[in-house]
Amino acid sequence: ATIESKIVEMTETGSMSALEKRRAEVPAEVRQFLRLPGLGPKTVRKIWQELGVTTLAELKDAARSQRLRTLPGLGAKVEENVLKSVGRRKKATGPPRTLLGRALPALLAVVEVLREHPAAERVSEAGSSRRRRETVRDLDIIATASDPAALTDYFTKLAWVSEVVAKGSTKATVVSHEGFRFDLRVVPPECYGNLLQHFTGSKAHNVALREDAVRRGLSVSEYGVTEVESGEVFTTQSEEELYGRLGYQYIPAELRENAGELEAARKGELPELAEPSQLRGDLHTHTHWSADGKNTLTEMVEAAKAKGYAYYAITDHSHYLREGRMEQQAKEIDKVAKRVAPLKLLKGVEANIRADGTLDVPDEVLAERDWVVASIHTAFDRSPTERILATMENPNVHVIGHITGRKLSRREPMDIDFERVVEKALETGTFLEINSQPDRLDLRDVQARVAGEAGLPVVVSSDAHEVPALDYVQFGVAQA
Ligand code: DGT
Ligand code: CA
Ligand code: CA
Ligand code: ZN
Repeated sequence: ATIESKIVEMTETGSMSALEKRRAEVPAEVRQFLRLPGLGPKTVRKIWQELGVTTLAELKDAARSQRLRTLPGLGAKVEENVLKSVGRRKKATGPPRTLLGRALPALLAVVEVLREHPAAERVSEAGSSRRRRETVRDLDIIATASDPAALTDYFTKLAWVSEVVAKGSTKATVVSHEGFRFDLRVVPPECYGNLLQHFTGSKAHNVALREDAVRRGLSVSEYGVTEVESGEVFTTQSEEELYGRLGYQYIPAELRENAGELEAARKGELPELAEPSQLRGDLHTHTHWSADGKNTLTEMVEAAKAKGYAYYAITDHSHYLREGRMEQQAKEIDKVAKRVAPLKLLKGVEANIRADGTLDVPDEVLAERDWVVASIHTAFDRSPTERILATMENPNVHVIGHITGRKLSRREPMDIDFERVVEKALETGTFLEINSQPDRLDLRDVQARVAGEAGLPVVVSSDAHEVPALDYVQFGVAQA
């Protein structure tokens, strides 16, 4: 009965008085102790109640004066951890960001489902996902509908919704079973273009756009563009018309980051964006021959053929191709190549750049391969720039893979002198890669731009270890 009444209270009011009462008993900062490595609830409680420590400053003090070890089960190690991690700047991060590669398929599926609803008219993704940012906080959807309340209601009742955070007649926020947060707004059709533009952002783009408009006697809001002098309001269903009214070329969502796009669009000098359909091949892929590959060579190549590629490089990890396996694989590639012509198969390899800047495959072996990707997989702290520059001097190397080694939200990028790398790449004719793995996207956007502006060709590759991952190139192209 107690649990039952608590559940009812929780669902009806969104909180639980018993829990709130307990929470109020715990000093606010004590709860933050839990975020420190190695401190669980029982330990935290002992530190608080037995040592009387109630703030992070006091906790640090207790560690420094070796008082934590007076508690049973706590030792020097915990004190060390506390000293190391308290005060390490961990700004209020808000809800964690999700990889675009995980969130976008879910978002696009929801957009599709909403479009099919009879009340729906126009439905579009918006926000950071529409801009194809590498990570996103929440997923935004903008729609128009003949019956906004019906569409909103339908949205909150979809099977994948685990929690409805907020619901009104024209907007709702829900959380999916996967933990993604979705925001739907149903807007008046006559200013759909204004609103879609507003909610696509970025905030920095919108702020700059509005400031620019003010200088031209226009006031821009999500509901329209007002000519200050005449008071005339311009609303539109189309973003193209909106940018046009403000004197810009249409700016694709991927470019709306206030990184020079407004100036370029004013002059009609925006670059043409790459599209996934323009990709002609994939130059960094794996198969069963790598222990971490999940599909056979044949399966991978058949999938590449189905995508209509003109060329495809098989670049398994060098350390799985020792002791004659490289030659065996070459024979298998030749056999498969006959079947899939005119798709051109390249016998590639992904060589490892060692800590001393040499490759783990002898030059004469590399020279026999059609396509050589060289990447750093270890010793990230050992002069990465010098190792990469040395690798580019090797005439057998065609491209450097995932150059910074970053793993989004797990591993920081290596500290690389990118300008020098680009210079050397141009000098030696080495390409750089945009690795399309959702947690890599490496080169990152600003680096790809530096490379592109220097005239260096950039390769967009999937680094797929299984068939479905071949589609990751869409994220690499978005990055490009
Ligand atoms: P996120 O969710 O952190 O990955 O990034 P966004 O860009 O999706 O941000 P979100 O969901 O908070 O807001 C969606 C868009 O709404 C944002 O890109 C631009 C617009 N917006 C939000 N807040 C403001 C604001 O204070 N001023 C202006 N001008 N636009 C805003
Ligand atoms: Ca968002
Ligand atoms: Ca949002
Ligand atoms: Zn790889």
